[in-house]
Amino acid sequence: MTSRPRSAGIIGAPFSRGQPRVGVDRGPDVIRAAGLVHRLHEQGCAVKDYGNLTFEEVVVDEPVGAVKCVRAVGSANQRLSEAVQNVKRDGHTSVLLGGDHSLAIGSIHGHSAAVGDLSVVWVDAHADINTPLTSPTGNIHGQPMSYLLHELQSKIPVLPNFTWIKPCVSAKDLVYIGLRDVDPEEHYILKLLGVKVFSMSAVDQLGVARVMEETCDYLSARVKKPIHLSFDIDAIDPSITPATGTPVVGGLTYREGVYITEHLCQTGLLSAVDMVEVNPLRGQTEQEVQSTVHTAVDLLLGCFGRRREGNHSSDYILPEP
Ligand SMILES: [Mn+2]
Repeated sequence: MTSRPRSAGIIGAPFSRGQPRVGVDRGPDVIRAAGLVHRLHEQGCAVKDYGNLTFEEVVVDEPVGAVKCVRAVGSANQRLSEAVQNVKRDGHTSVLLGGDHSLAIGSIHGHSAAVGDLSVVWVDAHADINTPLTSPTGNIHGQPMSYLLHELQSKIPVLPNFTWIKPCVSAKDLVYIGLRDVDPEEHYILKLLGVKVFSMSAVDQLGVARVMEETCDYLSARVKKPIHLSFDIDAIDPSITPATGTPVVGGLTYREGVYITEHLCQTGLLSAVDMVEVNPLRGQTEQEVQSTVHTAVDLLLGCFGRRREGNHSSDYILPEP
């Protein structure tokens, strides 16, 4: 198997206001410091790093109902959506380095604005599909899918700095993998909308290979659409990726995570990737931080053609004596 040329357009979003823990805004820099760009180059992938976004300082941001930091999250995601649209128009596969998972709002919105209808593969311990009215915490990183789904539009109140968001994903075009901590209200929504879910129970039952086969069969049953992979590092078991804000035991193994990225890469449809919720301040030791960050890097390399069987460039010529 030879590697195919690909190009990654990297956007850093050092943003943490979708949740209360400091440190997740350092995600983009620690992932880059672990050698992401160099290692993508090494495997024959062209890279353009667009750098880190800067976000408007929102001074007064009182909760709206129970929802926290609404204005900051709305404004940051609007900026991110525009950045992702630029990356897609430049012809790259978009790579969002978060930051917390509220950033999926702008990332998926911008991706869809640039390319049209999408399939979304959401790999996460959590469903992140609470509406502003069902959210038990008010943290928007537990709500992003609710703003994006056509089917939930009537359940979303008007919020400051959120009026630019247009729902752009249909429930039939969404697949979850890795769920194991789902609120009752979220479980109701998933059943109501008939969303395809491969919880950790399904991964245990079917194995990751069959989960990925069924995921891709399901998403391409009608039309093959560009795929948006939104990967929350807390999908992986906290024994491997402990440096994250809301770890949940019983997650995907390193190998299952990498398999997911390899499989999606091989579809040729992967068009944007989010890598979110890496929080270096949540590791107890430097080793815990490094294990989390290096796993995030390896997952991204898998998205861009790295295969565990090995790779070689298509123009390699074996030296003659
Ligand atoms: Mn998440």
